[in-house]
Amino acid sequence: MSNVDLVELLSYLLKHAQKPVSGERLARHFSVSRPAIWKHIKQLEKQGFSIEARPREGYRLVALPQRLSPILLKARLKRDIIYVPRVNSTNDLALKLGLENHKNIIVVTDEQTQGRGRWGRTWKSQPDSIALSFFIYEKIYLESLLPIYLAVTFSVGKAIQELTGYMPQLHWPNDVFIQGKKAAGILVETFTEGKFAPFLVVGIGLNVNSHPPFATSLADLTGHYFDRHYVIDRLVKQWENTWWNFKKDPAKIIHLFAKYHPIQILSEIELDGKTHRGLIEGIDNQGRLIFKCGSSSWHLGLDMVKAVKMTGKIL
Ligand code: BT5
Repeated sequence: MSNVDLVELLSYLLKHAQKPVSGERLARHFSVSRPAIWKHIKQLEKQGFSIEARPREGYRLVALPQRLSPILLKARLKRDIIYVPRVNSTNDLALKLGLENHKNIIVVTDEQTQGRGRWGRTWKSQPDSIALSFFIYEKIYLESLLPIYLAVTFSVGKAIQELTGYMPQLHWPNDVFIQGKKAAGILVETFTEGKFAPFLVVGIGLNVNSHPPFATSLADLTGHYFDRHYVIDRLVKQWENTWWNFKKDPAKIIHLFAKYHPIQILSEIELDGKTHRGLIEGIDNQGRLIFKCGSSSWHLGLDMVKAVKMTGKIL
């Protein structure tokens, strides 16, 4: 046999990146000849990996490609990935794939040209950042859509906290802010079949190594450059963990979301074509926004509120 799975070879080199690995050891591990190993190392180099080859010592992975690499993502995540260098919207592509029944897959791109937010708003995908979509491929009751939005937003906030050390502020239902600026947005979309959705597409936009003047990014917050493969790995793993917990106890995740949401904040909400001023009082146990307007408290769902603007100082 002279063929080596490039994902497997890359995983091996990643695991042994501290010291060179000899061609002989690699050949033995993959049950191929040393020239076959050399041929596959060249293929990895063609895909943008820098691999140092030292005589009598062996190969060592020294740098990763600047563009996203589907094989590196596969090696890290052990999931199926569809990588497109450029796309209008990863959610559009995922929705199309979902209808064709390819759902156990993560869609990623380096360049998203027509990213969408909620209610027809625009998501301006930043260079060297993340735009991805994945599926929740179970039949979902539409009334679970709001709690699921909160669960995804919570998981993205946790991933950002883990990566930067900063405490996120989650803004109902789909935004992650850090230090008063937006770092990430989530868009969950589907097709409906009566009261059900056959699957959900979850889109995440996260500013990573860019410096958007109107927002913040991981690099802005920390002053570091981030390997986006690693960031994607953390986003996906945090989501899988949150989803597992959500299925056991959705109320707990809603409660956790609420803990990261600013409250008692003067705000304006857009509802039924009108702007209302009031106070955000919190999130109820179904995930609805509790908004105090005059003497009444409204519990507002996903389809009611078009926009929430916090006008008071966020503590
Ligand atoms: C969102 O909507 O924030 C959801 C964004 C979801 C983007 C992902 S990327 C992968 C997938 N494919 C897509 O086409 N979409 C998803 P919303 O809460 O409606 O916020 C939109 C508002 O965020 C805009 O009106 C801007 O004010 C602001 N915004 C746009 N681009 C931004 C950015 N890069 N960083 C921070 N804020 C941004």
